[in-house]
Amino acid sequence: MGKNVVQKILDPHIVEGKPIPGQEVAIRIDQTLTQDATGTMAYLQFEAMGLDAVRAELSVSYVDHNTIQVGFENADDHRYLQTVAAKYGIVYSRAGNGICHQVHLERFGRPGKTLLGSDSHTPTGGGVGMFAVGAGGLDVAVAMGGGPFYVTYPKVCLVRLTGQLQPWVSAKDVILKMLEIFSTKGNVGWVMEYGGPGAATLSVPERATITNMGAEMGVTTSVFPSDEETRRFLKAQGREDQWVEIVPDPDAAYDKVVDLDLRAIEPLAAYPHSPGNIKPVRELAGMAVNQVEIGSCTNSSYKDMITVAHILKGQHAHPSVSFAVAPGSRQVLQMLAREGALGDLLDAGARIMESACGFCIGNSQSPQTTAVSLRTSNRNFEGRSGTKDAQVYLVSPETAAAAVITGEFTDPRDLDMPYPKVDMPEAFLIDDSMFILPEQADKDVAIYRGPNIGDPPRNDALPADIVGAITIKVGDKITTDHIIPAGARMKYRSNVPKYAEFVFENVDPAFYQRAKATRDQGEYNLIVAGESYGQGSSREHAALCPMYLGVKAVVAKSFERIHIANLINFGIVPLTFKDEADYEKIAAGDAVEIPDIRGRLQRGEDLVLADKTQGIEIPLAYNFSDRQRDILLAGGTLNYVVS
Ligand code: MIC
Ligand code: SF4
Repeated sequence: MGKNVVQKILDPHIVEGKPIPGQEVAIRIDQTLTQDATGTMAYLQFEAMGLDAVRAELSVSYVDHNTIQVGFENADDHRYLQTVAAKYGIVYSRAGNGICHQVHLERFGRPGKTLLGSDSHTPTGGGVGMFAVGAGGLDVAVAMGGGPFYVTYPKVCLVRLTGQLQPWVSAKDVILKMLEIFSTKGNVGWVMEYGGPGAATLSVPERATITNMGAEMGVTTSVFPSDEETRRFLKAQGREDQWVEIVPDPDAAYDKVVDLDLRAIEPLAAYPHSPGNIKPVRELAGMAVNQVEIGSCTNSSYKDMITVAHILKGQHAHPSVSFAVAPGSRQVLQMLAREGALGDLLDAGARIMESACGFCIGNSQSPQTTAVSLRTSNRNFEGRSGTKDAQVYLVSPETAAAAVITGEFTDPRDLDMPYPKVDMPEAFLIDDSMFILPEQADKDVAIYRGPNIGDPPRNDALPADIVGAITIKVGDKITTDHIIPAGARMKYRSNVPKYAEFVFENVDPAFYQRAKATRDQGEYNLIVAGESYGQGSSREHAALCPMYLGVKAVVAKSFERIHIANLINFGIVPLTFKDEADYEKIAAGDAVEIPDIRGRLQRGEDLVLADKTQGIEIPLAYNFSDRQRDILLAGGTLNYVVS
């Protein structure tokens, strides 16, 4: 039987377990990446492991999230990251060099390699034929130390692309179409492999837009073949020697096949407050727009930016639209500057933002109250923009640019101009001077620790019984942005006791006080949730901060992949209902107990939640590998690997 692209990359990397969908395998990780907001904790954990140097082929530490330096915290964190990189042999990408995923694709992504990143959009690397996965910082720290990454061997869905995109329709519309088909839940354990004749018509940055936002479907990753188009991209990045062909065998098998005709896709938008709420742009036409933000790791490539600059050449931003552009990398920004496109954007009234995450994570450019904001980013969760009642729509750069001109939602096909078809450059501008490349680890480097940097907290071993209260009961599709907000709060990422004050801040502001009170009485907090708990970001703080507040178990209808791994890593037991209808029987505030949880997990026996307030027992389900069970018994991965 022939192999598909996923099997061709993944199978040679398996170091433990069998390539059987649904079973846990351990894979060797070739490359790692971190960004500053998750990186500080990842490196503190790496330090706790006591190694002399990183052992992955390549590890890169990017600074792109917390680049707004209000107060000392972020600048201190940058310095910490720079000194850690020098000490352990990690490439350091300085603030200003760009967004991790865009920069990694440009300068380091290599077909056939595995990449583990402490950011959920790491699958961007799938655009260049990598098996690129997002994970919590602790998993990345283990991989930096040469340890394997444990992942469920995926089921593979072939997305067979035919035809070619129509003018004014672009890669963002393709992935929004995929989200319309697959939604944001129910895809855990799958990988999307794109193929078919239509794949060849998409350039690498377009492919990367599609694999990037696969994260919103909750799949493990998404991947394109490595073909002539990939070779062209790598050649233009001065890296043709790193190209290898990876295409599926003619008789490759898949667990599912879906056909997608690129010709039939039209401009789409994700409407508030989920990337899975899809509507055609034409149905929204005429709605007044207050803000347009173009950038983020989804749509900030050279091609995206030049397309926008061409559309806006000779035009001006509508007076009612606040308009900003954040090119994804310094390479993109330098090329825009040299080619004059930056001037066109400025002429059109664009506010040019730093090459960083910026508006996407809500640490700048929060829109006005109740604003309609059009963004080319990947997440429109409620409040993520920094304005709780803003209405954020996710659109393509073409649709965003059309609204800049007209001041209202406009199907870009209705603009009275020819579509500016942009060809990929023969050669990108290569200037790696904002990387600090350590020749090798230098153990004598002194690590800088500002007052914002604390020790990573550890959990206690799993107790015999969990006795406590249901401190909060939440519904379906709770994202990690709900659990622990980013934006203005993100500067406390290295300071868990402080950051923990904001757990569930936007859902239930009294959670922190209640949780602390339960913890201080020597009891545990439990969370009850609906479907798809922990969607979105990879931030392990969504487990770490609740852990710090004494959360010991989450009982949900279902979990998302990265978050469930983070809960286990920090010794919080993720459990599901045997009968989902039992969700209704529990109330917030109930006094509960999971009796003999330690013994029963050790013996592989069934668990129950005894709800003492309601006087009922609720049967619980779990599905842990032996390794995961041992981690939970130890009270988390750090306790498990460093005893
Ligand atoms: C995001 O887009 O939500 C983030 C911020 O990039 C996160 C990482 C983080 O919370 O630091 C992600 O996607 O994993
Ligand atoms: Fe940065 Fe936004 Fe991409 Fe997250 S989704 S890495 S915040 S640009």
